Amino acid sequence: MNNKKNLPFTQLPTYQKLQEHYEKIKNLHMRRLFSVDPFRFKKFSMEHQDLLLDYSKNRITSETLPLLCELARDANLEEWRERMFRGDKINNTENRAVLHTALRNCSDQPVFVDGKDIMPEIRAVIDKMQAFSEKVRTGEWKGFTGKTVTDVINIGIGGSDLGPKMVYQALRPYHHKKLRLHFVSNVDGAHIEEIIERLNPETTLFIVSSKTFTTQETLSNAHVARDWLLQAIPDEKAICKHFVAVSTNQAAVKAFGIDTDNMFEFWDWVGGRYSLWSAIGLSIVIGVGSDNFNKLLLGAHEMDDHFQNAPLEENMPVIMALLGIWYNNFFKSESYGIFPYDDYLRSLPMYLEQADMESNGKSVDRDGRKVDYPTGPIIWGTSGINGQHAFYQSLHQGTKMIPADFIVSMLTHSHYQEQHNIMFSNAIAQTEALMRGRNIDETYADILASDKKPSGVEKRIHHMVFEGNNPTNTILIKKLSPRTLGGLLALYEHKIFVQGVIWNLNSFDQWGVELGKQLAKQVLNDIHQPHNINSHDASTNALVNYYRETINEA
Ligand code: G6Q
Repeated sequence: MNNKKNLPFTQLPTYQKLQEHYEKIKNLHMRRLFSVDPFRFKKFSMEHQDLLLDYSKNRITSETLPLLCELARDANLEEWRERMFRGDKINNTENRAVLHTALRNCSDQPVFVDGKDIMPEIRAVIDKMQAFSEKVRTGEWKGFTGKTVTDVINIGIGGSDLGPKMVYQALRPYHHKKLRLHFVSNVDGAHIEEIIERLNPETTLFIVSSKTFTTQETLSNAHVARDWLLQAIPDEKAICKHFVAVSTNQAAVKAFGIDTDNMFEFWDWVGGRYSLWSAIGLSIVIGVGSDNFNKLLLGAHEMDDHFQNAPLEENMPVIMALLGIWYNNFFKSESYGIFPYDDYLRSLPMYLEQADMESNGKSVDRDGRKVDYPTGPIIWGTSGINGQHAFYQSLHQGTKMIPADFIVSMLTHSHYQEQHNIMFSNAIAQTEALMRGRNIDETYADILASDKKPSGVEKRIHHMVFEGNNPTNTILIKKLSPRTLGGLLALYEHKIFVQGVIWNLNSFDQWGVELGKQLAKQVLNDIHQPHNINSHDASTNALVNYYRETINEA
């Protein structure tokens, strides 16, 4: 299926109307929009479960969203949404269904892939994960020498690392009090070394998480871990007590020496970056327990339900997606900021970089045509409060418009309420400052208020003016919990999906990561040659040869 009449994004009927609307309102200042409409917050905000989205600080009028929704309908969004949920093979370049929503399907509805209800298999794997995790959590699972597990290391990369690591960090208040979880992804030996040098192999359990079980970085780290274990316990039988696997590749798991009874399965219809809800979440279950993992799934399911059933105009992921398109394709902003004001969410920007950019960072559409419009923006960010003392200067006074999401928790898990009040006030003040700015008269008045006879004011006043009109969304989370986190993550997943549909992309493949992997194999081979190499371009040859010489001389 394609969008109506198979038209590229820029030829969708409403695109032109939006272009005209943009020309009309592009210079309107949000300050003015707020001053003429006291109900702007009420009009442009919504709640779902414990999440409140305030999108009133955006450069939109009451005409903008209806037009954007029309654009979404031009692109057949509602039909695509249905197709995803019912298991059609919408990942067309890999001929796969896209069913991360089935992994958290808390209803009694079946979900079919190739005519088979996949829910019983999903539930069986969840049961197996939970039974195993409980054994580790209660100490019933022993290492080979009979000792209780104290440390669990997830070895994985990309989608097999970022999601579980971010969720585990976000749910710190729910952690098991004695078990420590660690995440190794980088093939730089320093990463695993730094972790295992502090640990006892007899009390360490490794989860090798790899959908394909062929990923160079993960397998290489898993072999280091295996050698480390066998050095301390020189008996191959120890492997089955200290290694479990999460994978779709049973043969490779067996070849590594892991007992396939200790393999947790998932399926090709789970994309790597959408896999934290699957067995890839085993480290999460071990870290926070089955009940909390179930609540995470429930929160995501509730958001799925909202996304699937709410009209586009009242649909949180749809609204966020459309606003993103408004800036990306009409204002031509190139990047998008994610600024969490909750320390436990500090890895969320990194997680969303992958989720969004690997999904929609594409330059051919789903039919293989080169696109003539911008697709996924550059996603970036960090903890908002730290960002204020680093790069916010550029948000306020730089030459680029950077729309952003401010994600703020209201109730804190910490004991330090006043600290939390300070953080909250900063988050909200930033969105106000970005929206309102400070014109030259206000700036002058502010200077006079602090210094009655300011000298040299003319010289600096222009440096102190803020134009404002920088758009932000604010997402208030009542309290960060497994359930609200599940909802928040599903919100972003669906936002990404909606944008992909409107840009006519396949958001579920990632061919762009392949070339580098292929060339790395060649370079590795070159490094091991007994002589200098000359088969690449001059730069690559020189760098490889310099490296060879350096390590050989060291
Ligand atoms: C995500 C990508 C990618 C993948 C990693 C790890 O959508 O596919 O990030 O998760 O490359 O792959 P394996 O799980 O197969 O090791």
